[in-house]
Amino acid sequence: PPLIRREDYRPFPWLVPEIALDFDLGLEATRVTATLTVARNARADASQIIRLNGDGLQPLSVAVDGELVNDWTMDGGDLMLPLPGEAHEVAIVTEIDPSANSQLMGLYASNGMLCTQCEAEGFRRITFFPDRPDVLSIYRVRMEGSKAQFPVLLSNGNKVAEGEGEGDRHWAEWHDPWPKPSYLFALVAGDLVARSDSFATMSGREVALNVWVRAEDLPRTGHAMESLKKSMKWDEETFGREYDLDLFNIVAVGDFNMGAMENKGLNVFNTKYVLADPETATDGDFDAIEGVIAHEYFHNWSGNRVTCRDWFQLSLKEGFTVLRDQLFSQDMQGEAVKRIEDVRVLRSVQFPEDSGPLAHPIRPDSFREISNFYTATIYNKGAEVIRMMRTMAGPQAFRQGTDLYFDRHDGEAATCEDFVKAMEDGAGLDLAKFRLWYSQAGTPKVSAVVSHDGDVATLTLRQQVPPTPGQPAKHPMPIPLKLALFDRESATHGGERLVMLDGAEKTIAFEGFAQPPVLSINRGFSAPVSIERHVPREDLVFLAARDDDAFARSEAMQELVVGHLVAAAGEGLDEGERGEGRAAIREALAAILTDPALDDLMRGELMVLPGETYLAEQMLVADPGRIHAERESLKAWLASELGRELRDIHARASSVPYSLDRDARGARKVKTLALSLLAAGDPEQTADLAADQYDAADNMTDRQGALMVLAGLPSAARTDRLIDFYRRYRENPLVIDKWFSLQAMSLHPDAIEHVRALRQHEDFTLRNPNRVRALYMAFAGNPHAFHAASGEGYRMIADLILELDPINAQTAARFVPPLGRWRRMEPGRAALMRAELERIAAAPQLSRDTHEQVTRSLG
Ligand code: DPP
Ligand code: ZN
Repeated sequence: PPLIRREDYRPFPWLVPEIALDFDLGLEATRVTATLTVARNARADASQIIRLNGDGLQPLSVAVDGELVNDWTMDGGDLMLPLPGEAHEVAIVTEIDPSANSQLMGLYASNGMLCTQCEAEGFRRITFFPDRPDVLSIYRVRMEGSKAQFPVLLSNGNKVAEGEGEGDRHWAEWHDPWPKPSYLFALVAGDLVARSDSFATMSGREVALNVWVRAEDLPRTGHAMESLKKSMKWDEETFGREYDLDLFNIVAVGDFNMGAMENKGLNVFNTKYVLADPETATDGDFDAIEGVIAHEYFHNWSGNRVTCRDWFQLSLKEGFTVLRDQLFSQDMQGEAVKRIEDVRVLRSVQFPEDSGPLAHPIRPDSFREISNFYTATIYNKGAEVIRMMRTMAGPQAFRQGTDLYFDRHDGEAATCEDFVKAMEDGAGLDLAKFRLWYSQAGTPKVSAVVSHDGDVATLTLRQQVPPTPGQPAKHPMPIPLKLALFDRESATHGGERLVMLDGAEKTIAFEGFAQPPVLSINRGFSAPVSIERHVPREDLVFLAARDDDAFARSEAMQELVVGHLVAAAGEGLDEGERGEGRAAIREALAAILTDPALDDLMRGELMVLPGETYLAEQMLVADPGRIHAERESLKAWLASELGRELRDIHARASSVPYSLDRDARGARKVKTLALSLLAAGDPEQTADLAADQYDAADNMTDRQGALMVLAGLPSAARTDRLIDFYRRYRENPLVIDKWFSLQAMSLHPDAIEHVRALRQHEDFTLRNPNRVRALYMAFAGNPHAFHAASGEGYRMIADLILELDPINAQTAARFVPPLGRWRRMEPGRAALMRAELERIAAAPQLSRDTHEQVTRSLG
């Protein structure tokens, strides 16, 4: 497969101002007639031939200006059509089989309904078209089909006509007045019902809102609808963005490769990010739904009204939209907790990407398969980069920058450079050097050293951006660091400062410190870097107990534990060192468990121990077995030391009745966290406590939390409750997904055996991405099982990739990165992981998706 380079971008020689699509719908055969108005693009090199992308299509007929022609040729899947004049009308007929489309790209059947997924390059599986985001067209869509089979017919924009056809057939015609690229096209036809509502925009327009689902799911759509209305209001207030159609439809689909898709006026969602009620969805599910609904809605401006010139600019819409949804969720759920959670995701998913074989800048320079670049780097690091601009400018100037960006580029296909320029002009920032964040991959390492002399404290900052594939040498980048220096006695500081580390090194002197101060750095995680500092343990205990920046406080706790566990799992600790490390962690955790000033949501964050992937990331060479053993043994020790406090928290939290308010949610969070710590110390007693929590649960958060703990404990209660859970929810695929995941993630010593058995379960299928991820992503994220020294875990994931690749390449390729971490593993495991990658690479007929990921991982 060819390498596609950013520098090779050329404008398309033709404009396609209008397209009319006519669908004759059928599950096994859908006939598509596409009529394109094309005209020469004066801003591009002239061409006598138009290349219309296709993937697996054969034209049944091609007509130019009303006359059938046959002078076209095929180049790979693309149709090459000679066009002699300045402007033409091109009409092409194709036929596709949606029921056979297991890739879930293009038009496919899910549960008897028809739906589409076109981003990034799915439209070319429906019809021949310049399937690239810089070709913007006005779409008119007519669809016709059986009324019994497809009572609801939806597409982008507004419904402009409908009527009855012959027999049981009916039709609808949709028109979208906003020019858009093909990746934003959508069509849905099926037996659906809607929860309907409306929203009055800031200029007083009434927008009709619908959330379309299967009839039995209607009772679980209330939260999605509320989230949508909140998002619409928030985007008006915070970014001045008003919705621009009279109708906004969301459809929930059970078979979906991604979370959701922002098609203009017709968002298509994975059911996982729509359906919720307290009985079947956890607090985490509720938050995720709110965040994804907001994300897709916000794309209407950051993505749709202003779209991307080419896929190298993906972070232009995704990084910015992730930042927008994060800021929204911070406003809805509380800033501190949301920030800590977002950073945890960044560190556990993006940092490993940035330090491994798949590292790429947020604006990549090349790719073979764009689906592989829907990554945590493009999305989450992309959001961090724009967040840094906001931190440097301040919220008001940042808003001026985004206003200018939307104004300047409305209706255009823009670049990351356009965004940066608008920020410079609108927010008044100089981003000349800051642009390096777009071109350099790798997580910068920043070392911070405080020295003290007389009454002056001197802070020395140094940065180093590590080499990444294709980028051996790096330039220093501008890094905005929020920091504060605490006086040890008064535990106060003289105010937070924003320091720009804009070269390789910077030294700053602070006067008025009779004693060495305690440094609080990268407050609020102001820059996506890893801070390396060697500070006395008591400084971390100090900050963990009283830093006024909630993020920095949680960070101190994390550093304390990370430092201890990395040393323990690395060079090893003698008894004295182990004792001292543990005592400091115990002291900090005791303060957290009992601090009356903390609310439970924050207490919960502070109780979460660093994950094993992140710990491995801190080590040059990681032994996952030792990391796991050390982390579990620390948990057991803490549970034995703080058992009374943990049981008190569990009892107190258990008496709080269910509601969705902050306190009740916080109570549920600390309840299960306490339980999982206690389980490490006293498995038997905790099994009883967990069984009680399970039996008493009147909501999914408590029930799932209890079952998660039980799933790791070899006990009779485990088996009973797993059977009970399955029986209760067997009709609900999203809850059965949880049932698969809980077992695949568990601490149970036989987790691998359990996954093997679940693979044979009658409810398992490789055709449904949610189910595949429920079992196997959960498993790949379960360190003790995935990294079993025998290599069985690696083999299972490789077997899955090989089996899934022909069915759903996009999903299969997502399982490659866990194996790609081999370089950072101890030699035994590294060899086993590599061997599995080589076995995959040797398979005949690998998809472009998997082939690219495997080749880069071996690279
Ligand atoms: N564009 C979608 C999203 O991130 C994913 N394909 O919203
Ligand atoms: Zn997005």
